[in-house]
Amino acid sequence: MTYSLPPLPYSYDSLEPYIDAQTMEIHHSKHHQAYITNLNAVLAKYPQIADRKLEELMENLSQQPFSEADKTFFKNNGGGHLNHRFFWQIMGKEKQTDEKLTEEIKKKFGSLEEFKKLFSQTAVSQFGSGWAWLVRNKQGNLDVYSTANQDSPHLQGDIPLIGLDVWEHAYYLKYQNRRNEYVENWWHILKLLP
Ligand code: MN3
Repeated sequence: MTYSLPPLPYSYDSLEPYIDAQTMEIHHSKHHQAYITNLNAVLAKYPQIADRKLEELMENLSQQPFSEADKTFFKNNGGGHLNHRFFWQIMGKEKQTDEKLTEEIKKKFGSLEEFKKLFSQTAVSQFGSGWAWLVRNKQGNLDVYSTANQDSPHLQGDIPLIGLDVWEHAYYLKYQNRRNEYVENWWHILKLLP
């Protein structure tokens, strides 16, 4: 199976002013595309697993036939594809609130505001490139954490519910070093939560 860049469900400028069109275009057409190109290259060397779901390969990474170098390459680029494919889908100007998730978040974190505070802190304090996540873990519970680089929550069998890209490529053109401002503004375009 060969992966190709999924089209965005909206135009490059539709998340303005929170994320600018130029950032979106470069992020999607260059960065995301590069992860896909690299992912296809590494999977081409392992046809015996090329049709398996990426999530499943991530969760059982150590059991795959990759060389050490290719394992890291797959983790980075397969993760890059999975993370971005997911990221584009959860954003949008039109709120499409997931009521069930919202209620569960309130129960688990006390209130929506408390959750957002925790998630934002997690995103801002991730040192260097990475992601902040709300996941459903293997026990079925909600959990918030960050990962470095393109490490996917699927590596530990967790299901991403909300994810925020805090690589500089996601915000630097507009926000420069002000990652906290990008994170605060991002809540406006996370369509899942009110
Ligand atoms: Mn990115």
